[in-house]
Order: sequence, then structure tokens, then C-alpha cells
Amino acid sequence: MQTHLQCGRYRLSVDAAARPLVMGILNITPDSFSDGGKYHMLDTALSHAEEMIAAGVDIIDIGGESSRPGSLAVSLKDELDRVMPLVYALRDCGKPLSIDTYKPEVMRETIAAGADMINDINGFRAPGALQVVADADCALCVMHMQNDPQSMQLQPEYDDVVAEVGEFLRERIGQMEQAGIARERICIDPGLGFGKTLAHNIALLKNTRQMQAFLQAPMLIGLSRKTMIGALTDRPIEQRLAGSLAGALAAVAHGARIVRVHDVAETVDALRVWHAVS
Ligand code: 7PJ
Repeated sequence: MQTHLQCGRYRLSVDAAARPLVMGILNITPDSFSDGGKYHMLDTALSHAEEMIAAGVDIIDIGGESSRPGSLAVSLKDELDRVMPLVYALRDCGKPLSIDTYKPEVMRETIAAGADMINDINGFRAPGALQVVADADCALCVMHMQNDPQSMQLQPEYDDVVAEVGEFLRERIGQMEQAGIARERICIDPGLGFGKTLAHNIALLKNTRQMQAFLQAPMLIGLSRKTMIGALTDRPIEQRLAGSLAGALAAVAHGARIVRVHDVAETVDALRVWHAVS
């Protein structure tokens, strides 16, 4: 498997022996609009980014559209209005910027403005998405999702979830290679919670190493504060830190190279200790 992830202006080590990487979630969604409008929202997001950098984040993942189960789509204009000021403000912060989007237009604009990675929950299936990213040198996270955010958790169903998600990702990687995208730009993600029951999530997590070997690509895992952590701990979203940390450690113990988290400082500490003693 590749030892590095080509990530725009950066080359990140994703070697099995290297410290696992922490992707910090920087959300700018309508909730953060509620008090004080746009400038307040930008200000809040920038201080959050500074905190993550001080805490040792490896990649900052900027998202302008919530993809939580049942959430509604955001217009192209609104998404660009939220994301672009952050890309401009953070592009010289010294950390790679990832953009969480499935819209080719957002990919194009943010890459032109300096984004180093595109994180697509839709696996670059939108018409034109692969063409937009093909000529850049940004990293690409290709994620599996069954159905769409509105309907994905209604009735997730698989005969063999590990085989089906693996096959989906294999097909997507094939399409990416055909579009001329270098393997070392690609990382994969089983999309925990995106059209999956708790049992599906657990099966996928436990098969991280096998799936990485099958697909020859580094795995990114996102489980921070998700419903699966709530289901296992019986905790509301604001009390899922301990469960999320345990999940992140389990993911890297199963071979994941990148974890996508809300609580960067705590996760970095946990991974430093885990990496030193494992
Ligand atoms: C994921 C994501 C994930 C990747 C979200 C949430 C929902 N991108 N974007 N993987 N989840 N690559 O954070 O709860 O698991 S949004």
C-alpha cells in the first residue's frame, strides 16, 4: 500500500508505522448562524480552527453542508458563501485544508482557492466530479453511502456489508484511475452511519485492515459523536467524548490511518499514548 497521501501542497505519511493522522471537523452550518450572523459565524469558525491547530490537528475538514441523517440539502450559493471565506482565511495556516462536499462546483472553486483535499460523502459520483478533481493534485477521500442523507437511515440493508462496501469502493477507485488520478491521492472511507445499522458499522470497523489490504488504499474512519457511539453508551451527543475516543483508538488498532473527529486535543493525546505503547 502507499506510504504517503499526496494532499495538495502536502505529502502526509500514512505508513502503518507512522502516527495515525487526525482530521479535525470544522463545521459551518445554519446552527452556527443563529446568533449574530455571518461575521460572528466566520469568527467562531476561525477560533475553532486555531484551537485545532494548537492541539496538533493534521488536516482541517471544512464542511458547509450538514450531512447528518435527515438533514436537508444546501444551495450551491449558500455552501460557497460559507466555505470560501474560510478557505481564504485558513489557506496559509500551515495545515492541509480538506473540503467536505459532493458538489463539483464547490470542488472546483475551493481547489482553485488552495484546498488540499476533497472529502466527498458521495464518492465522487456526481456528474463532473471526477473531471473537476482529475487535473488537481489534492487528496481525495472516497466514501461509501447507501441512498442519500435524507433517507439513508430509514432501512439500511445489505447481504454482506463488508463485501458490498468493498466492491463499491473498488469500483470508484477504478473510475478514478481511469480518469487519470494517481493512487497516492486516494484514501477510502466505509462511511459509518451513512446507510448503516450499528451491526453494519461494527462489521465495517472490524474489517478495516482487510479492506485496506483488498483496496490497497489508506482508510479514514469517522465515528466521532455519531449515533453508533450514542447507541453503545446510551449518551446524548454532548456526552459522547469518551465513547468517541475509544472508537478512534479501536479504529487505529484495526489499521485505520486517519480519524475524523470533533475533539482534536483529546484525540491527539489519546493517539500519542496509543502510538507510543503499541
Ligand atoms: C463523515 C464525513 C465520515 C467522511 C460526515 C458526522 C456526519 N466524511 N462527513 N467520513 N461524516 N469522510 O460527522 O457526524 O464518516 S458528516
